[in-house]
Amino acid sequence: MPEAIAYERQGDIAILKAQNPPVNALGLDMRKGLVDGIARAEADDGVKAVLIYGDGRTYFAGADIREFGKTPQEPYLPDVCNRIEASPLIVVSAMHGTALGGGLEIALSSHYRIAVPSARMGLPEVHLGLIPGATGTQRLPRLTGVEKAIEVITSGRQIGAKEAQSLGIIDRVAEGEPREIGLAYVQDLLDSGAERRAVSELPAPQPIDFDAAYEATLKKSRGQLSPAYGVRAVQAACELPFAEGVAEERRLFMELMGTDQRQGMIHAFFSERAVGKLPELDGVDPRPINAIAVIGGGTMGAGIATSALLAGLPVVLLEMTPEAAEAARKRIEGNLGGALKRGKLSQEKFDALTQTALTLTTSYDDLKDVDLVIEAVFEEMGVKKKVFAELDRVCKPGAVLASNTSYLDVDEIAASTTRPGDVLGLHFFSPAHVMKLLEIVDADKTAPEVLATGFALGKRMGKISVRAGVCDGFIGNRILKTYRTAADHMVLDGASPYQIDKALTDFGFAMGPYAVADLAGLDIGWATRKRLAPTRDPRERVPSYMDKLCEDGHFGQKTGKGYYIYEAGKRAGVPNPEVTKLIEAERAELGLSPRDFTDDEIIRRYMAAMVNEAAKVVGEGIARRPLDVDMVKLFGYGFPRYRGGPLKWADLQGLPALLDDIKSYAREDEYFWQPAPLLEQLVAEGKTFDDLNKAAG
Ligand code: 3H9
Repeated sequence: MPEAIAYERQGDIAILKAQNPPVNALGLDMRKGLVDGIARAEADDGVKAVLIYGDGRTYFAGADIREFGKTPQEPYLPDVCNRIEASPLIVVSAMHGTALGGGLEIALSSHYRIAVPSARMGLPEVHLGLIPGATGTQRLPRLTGVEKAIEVITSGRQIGAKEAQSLGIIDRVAEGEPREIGLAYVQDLLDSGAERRAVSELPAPQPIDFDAAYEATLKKSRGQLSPAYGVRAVQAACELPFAEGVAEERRLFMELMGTDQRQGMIHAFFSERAVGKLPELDGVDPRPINAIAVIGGGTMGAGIATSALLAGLPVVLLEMTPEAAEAARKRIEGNLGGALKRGKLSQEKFDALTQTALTLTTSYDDLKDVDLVIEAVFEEMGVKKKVFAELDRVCKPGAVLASNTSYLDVDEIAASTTRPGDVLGLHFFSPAHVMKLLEIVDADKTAPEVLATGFALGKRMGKISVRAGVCDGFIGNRILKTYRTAADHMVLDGASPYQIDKALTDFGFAMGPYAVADLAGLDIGWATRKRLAPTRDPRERVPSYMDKLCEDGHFGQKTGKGYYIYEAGKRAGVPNPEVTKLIEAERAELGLSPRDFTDDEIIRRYMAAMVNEAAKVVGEGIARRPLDVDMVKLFGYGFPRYRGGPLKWADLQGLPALLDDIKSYAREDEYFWQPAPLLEQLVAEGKTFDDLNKAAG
């Protein structure tokens, strides 16, 4: 293995080249290498300056996240930064790729900074539940002022080279290889007699009202702590001498390091990358996809088509009538129009996508050349089968046939064709051009390269793709149904939908389940209740109070009335008193005397139902690993990222106590609260869900 930091001398310049692929993360060897490299340059006769740059695709992308949670080993990154800055030699960093977190902190500790135009930089530690912990919160505000530093640190966003230069974060932008532009810059500095320059020696920045900034940040981040801690760290830069500010930053950083939020977010970081890696697809090549078709141009079909167009794929969209096809075109133009307005899409690109890349048709024969078809028609087996029979007739051999069904049996759909190996589910979430989640449903006969093609398409569309087995609702909707039911039971027993929504948004969900129901349309749940009624187990408790509202034509947001009343022009609704009356009437009819629920109890029951069903989904192989469930909930269901996902949350709570809770709830309703065998097994073996993730590689 080559050394982590290579040392080379060119004239009076020492060159430190980082070589720790793929992203030059600052693990122990890199930190030691930097300290040794600086010392060697200082001892090297005639060396006047040091250039630091990264080999491969990037400058340092940050501390090595895999070391977090383990005992830190010296030299610590803040000390490495200070050691670099303290050098009497002129130290220059040349950046390319992504200079993130500890990487940018190394650059800020260098005396001069140059970057290629495509370089991006930032302090994304908040997304890992941390703050910059290697002097970034002390050095950045000395360069940019407090307000900009707070914005950069609390958002964790990446900044382009040009903007970084205008903010004073870097000194120069130049085209070329980092080594070449770096050497040229060092030479310029030496030729012009430039002096060593230390950010820590700049005056402390001007303070602002930090308490107000702290409160505003805390509110905005919906329970996530790290951004607000970032504000306090910047405050220290204003109020304390540099070394004390660094100590305060370290204290705050270590405090966050000990939190569940940090664990949750780092779990999310690695799971997001692991979720698309399936051992069974190792070495399996996807089929080439150069053109796709979408059947159905409603909200879902149009969203899928938009997503494919944005991914650079030509799309043929099939509708039943020319009028419906025209309406689909309008929807797609509307979707793309949003990107156009926000400046994410040029007018020229918009025209090319809507006029050249998109074809509308009413004839199945126009699908004969496409490589993949996604059906997004009405959710009814008979309708789906008709569509697949047509596809079977017209599509070329080897074309992948996908259904966007959200709960129907993909095995049955596949069996209705003569080529079940080519069939799979591609379950997008609405709006499909916005939502990141894609469930890829691996049916009984789906061929491995067809599954691999689904993942390749998902990647091209920028989705988080999760493999799911066949069952009613797959991973996400099946689990949703269970925790929604737990919430409905609490409503019958005495909680109000509004208390439940509030408790869950306080927990960190983007929305509560009843606000979501209003958004999705109450008619969906109503239809499902009617569909399932004939086969329902008599022990199942199903409230019917909303049926009355639906019968009167109130379906939530789209009709202005549901659990909440929505006034024109206002997004958030106010509680609908009619619902409270209907609930009270149903309780009276059932002879239930309402009891109080605390917010904690609501969360505990809701989460216990979610975890229990998720454990069944993993135990049955519908989800391969616990992390697959976690990613589904994070990217499709508004689960707070800083909690990592329901099964990471469960691990952090402790599985034995959770199982005890489930067993105690089962004493009231043993039909609903049947403990998942996998959960019982993990508790018996003293294991966690994360042990299963690790065992899966
Ligand atoms: C920090 O710096 C704290 C300091 O302030 C204080 C310390 C005291 N460590 O994403 P990709 C892996 S916190 C370890 O697929 P891309 C990644 O898991 C850190 N591993 O590529 C993957 O592994 P695998 C602040 C890392 O091109 C592989 O590299 N920095 C790290 O789509 C390729 O990654 C950040 O938060 C790491 N830091 O995106 C940056 N980074 O192949 C985090 C990546 O086994 N990283 N890996 O799956 C990123 O945002 C993206 O990875 C990056 C590249 C933009 C760099």
